[in-house]
Amino acid sequence: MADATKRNEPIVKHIYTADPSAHVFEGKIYIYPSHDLDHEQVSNDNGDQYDMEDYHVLSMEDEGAPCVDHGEALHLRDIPWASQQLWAPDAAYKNNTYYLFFPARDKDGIFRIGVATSASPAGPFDPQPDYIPGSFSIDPAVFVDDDGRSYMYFGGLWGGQLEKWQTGTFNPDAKGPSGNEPSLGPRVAELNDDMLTFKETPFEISIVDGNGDPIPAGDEERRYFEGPWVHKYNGYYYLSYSTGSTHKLVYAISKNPQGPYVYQGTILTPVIGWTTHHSIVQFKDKWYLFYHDSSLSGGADNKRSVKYTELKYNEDGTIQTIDPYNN
Ligand code: FUB
Repeated sequence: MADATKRNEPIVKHIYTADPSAHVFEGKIYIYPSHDLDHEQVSNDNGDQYDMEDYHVLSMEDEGAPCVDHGEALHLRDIPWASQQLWAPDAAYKNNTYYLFFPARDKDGIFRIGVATSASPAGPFDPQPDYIPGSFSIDPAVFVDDDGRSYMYFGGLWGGQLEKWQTGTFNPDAKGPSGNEPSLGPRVAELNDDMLTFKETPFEISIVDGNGDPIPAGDEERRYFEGPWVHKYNGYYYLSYSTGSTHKLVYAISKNPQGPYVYQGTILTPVIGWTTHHSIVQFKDKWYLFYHDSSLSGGADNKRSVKYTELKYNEDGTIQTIDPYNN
């Protein structure tokens, strides 16, 4: 029997896990993380050290309940179009089917986003033969709205290659904006009802400050880096993301799922380890932040562990900032 889970502790310790996307399916909390491997890799800004090969699905009956590892749900060898690096996934439910969305490099080394399906939230998942047409970059997050419409948010800088898609086609030499130029936003596209294809060409989401001005690329405390997540609270859409080089989780809000989003503040201050990546989910009467850090591995950036804690709102709808080591 697995141990009970505790807030701010790794939810499993027998494997390294990261990038948790948490959802409530069939009355339980299901977590779709990356599966970090316990191997040594060259560490660089291209993210070569994040060389993952499969996904495991985790679940918890309730807060504090033991976390169940449902085993290998999808492996790189079974994805016809992918060559390496299974990075941060997400999952959604529609059409009596569970969909696992995941980024990986294609045979040309370009990050694309694929889909795999299952009758069970725990998998195993059966991958589509090719990636989603028109998809690129990393970190898909799929939000299913109350009206049944589904949107995929995605994109990441540096190793995530978002800079290389500014013209709509892949340019391996393209550099991102800098200084006072507007930063790059995540991309969004509504999904077709089949959940396997985009209904529209993905476009950039604008994240602005309180004056309506774009967050500049040089503002690394606030600009978008990777790991988007969208949830809805009191009629507002909350877009949260990692600031990458400043290691924070921050958020912006909008009345429209496709933006523009207005920057609000910090959700989580830096964790141990370079990356920070999260999801936000309501379970029963509480909201939870699922996140990761590298404390279990003694600080190895590519050996991370998923944790959770409670997320609280102020009366005005703003989110209370969380210190991962003192909350
Ligand atoms: O886990 C690999 C990459 O690291 C993810 O895709 C990013 O969000 C960062 O957490």
